[in-house]
Amino acid sequence: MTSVKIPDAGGDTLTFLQIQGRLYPSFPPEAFMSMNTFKMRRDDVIVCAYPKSGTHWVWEIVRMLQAGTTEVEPAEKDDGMMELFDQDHFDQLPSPRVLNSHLLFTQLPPEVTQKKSKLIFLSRNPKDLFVSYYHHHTGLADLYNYSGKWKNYLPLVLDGRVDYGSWFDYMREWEKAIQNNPDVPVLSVMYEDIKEDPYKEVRKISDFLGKNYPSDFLHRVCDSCSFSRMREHKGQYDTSPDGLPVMYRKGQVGDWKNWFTVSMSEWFDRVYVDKMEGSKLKFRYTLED
Ligand code: PPS
Repeated sequence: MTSVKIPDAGGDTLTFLQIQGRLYPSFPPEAFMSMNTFKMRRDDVIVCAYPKSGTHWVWEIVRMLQAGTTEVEPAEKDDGMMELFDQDHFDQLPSPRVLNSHLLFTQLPPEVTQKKSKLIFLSRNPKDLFVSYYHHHTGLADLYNYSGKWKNYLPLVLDGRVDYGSWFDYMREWEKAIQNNPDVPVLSVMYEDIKEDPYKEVRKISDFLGKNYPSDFLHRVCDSCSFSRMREHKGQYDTSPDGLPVMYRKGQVGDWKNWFTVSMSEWFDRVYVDKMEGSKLKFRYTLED
C-alpha cells in the first residue's frame, strides 16, 4: 500500500491510500487488510453505501430502531465503520451492532454471506452525491489536502479516480451482487425517498429489522434524525477549514443545480447512459421526479 497524490483536471492533487490498485482515504490500513477475517454476529446490521449517500443519517436511524429508543448513547458513525477499526474495537461494541461500510459487496467479510447478515443498501442520485463528495474532499483538509475547483474535480469523480473508486462501478457491482445473492437479506433505500417521506421509509427499515413499533415512536425517530437536529448535535465534528460542518452540509435534494452548468449536466447524462447501460437502477434528481 502506498500514499498517492491524484491530480484533478487543473493539477490540484488529492491524497489517498492505494491498496491493491484501489484508492481509499488515508486510514490506518490494518482494518482493510483484515476484512477477510472480520467476525460477524448474527444480529449485526450493516449500512452499505457509496460515500456521501446519507450514511450518517441512516446509521443513526438504524441505531435508534435497534435500541428501541431515541436516547441512544452518543456515538459517531465512524465508530461502526468496518474499514476504519480493527477487530478488537468491534469486539467491544455491545450487540446489536450497527455497522457501516463504503466497500463493495465482494470486499465485505465472507461471514456476511455465511451468516446472512442484514444489509441496508443506501443510494443517492449521483449529481447531488458528487457535489457532496466535492465538499467532503475540499472540507476534510487533513485527510485529502485538496483545494481544487469544482470544474476540475468533476472529470476526476466521473472517472472514479477518488477513494472507493467509481460510483458507477460501485452501483453496478452492488446491483449484480443483490441479484446473485438472494439468500442475503438486503433492503434497498434511497436518500430522495427518505427526504420525501421519512416516516414511510423509517417504517420500511423498522419492518426489515423485524420490529413492530407504534407510529409515535417512528415519528420520534424521524424527528430526532432530521437534518437540523443531527446538524445541531453532531455538526461540530468534521468541520471544514472555514468552520462549516462537512458531514451535515446542506442535506437537500437538488443542490446539484447550483453546481452543474447545463453542459456539465449534459456531459454527466451521456457518461451515465454509457456506464449504466443495462442497469435497472433509477434515480430521482429532484423530489418532483
Ligand atoms: S460519508 O462521509 O460518506 O459517510 O457521508 P454520508 O453520511 O454518506 O453523506 C453525507 C451527506 O448526507 C447528508 N445528511 C443528511 N441529509 C438529510 N438528513 C440528514 N439527517 C442528514 N445527515 C446527513 C449530508 O448533509 C451530506 O450531504 P450534503 O449534500 O453534502 O449536505
